[in-house]
Amino acid sequence: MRTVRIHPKLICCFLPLVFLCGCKKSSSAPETSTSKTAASTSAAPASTAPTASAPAAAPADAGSSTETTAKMAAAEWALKQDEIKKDPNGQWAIQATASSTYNDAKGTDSWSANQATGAPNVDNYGDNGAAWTSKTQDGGIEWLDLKYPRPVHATEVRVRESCGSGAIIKIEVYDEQGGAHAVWQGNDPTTELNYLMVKFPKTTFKTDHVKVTLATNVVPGWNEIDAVQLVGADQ
Ligand SMILES: [Ca+2]
Repeated sequence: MRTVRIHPKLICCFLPLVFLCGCKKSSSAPETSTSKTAASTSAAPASTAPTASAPAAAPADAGSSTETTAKMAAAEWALKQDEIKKDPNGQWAIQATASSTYNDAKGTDSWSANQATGAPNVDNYGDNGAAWTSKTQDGGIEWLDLKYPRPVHATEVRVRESCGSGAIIKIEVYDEQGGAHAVWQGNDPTTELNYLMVKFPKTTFKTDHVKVTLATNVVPGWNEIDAVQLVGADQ
């Protein structure tokens, strides 16, 4: 069964260098997002705020300068990933279910919903069993439902996309009575291995439950989610 899986996924993730598949391998530094349709949405590191001063000894030729820029962008990306991973107000999911899973993966199988729990563990953009993905590549509406250890007044949700990024259309959080509240809806600007970061006014209720909805047909190929962080405070 697994062999059946390999081919379509490889086709998806490697051939698409030619085609428009969303899950292509890339050797370039993480891109900054090009457009944001919702003011509250960003894909880290969307805003490039150079902190380190430009290397004084940078060679003058254009090739090296490009390389330096790429390295600085890569370093900035790594710092942002680290900062998010260690955010004291951030929680990683401890339980997850989904509308479907590749090959009907259950438990802790590769691509199961549980692969979206815990801290990020996918290091490269592309197909990876350490992320959740749906049963079909471009079937349309799919969702991932996540539970967290501690109910908080939420202020942000960060979805780490690791393949076919950009297909999320809605994020909801649930109150104590189980009522769903959409905190974001729109066009996901995420590209490559990155977070869709959705900020919103602090919820009046406490939540430990997040639902992420995708339209998998929006970005051709497998759309995979590595991890989802809920950010919030006790008060
Ligand atoms: Ca994962």
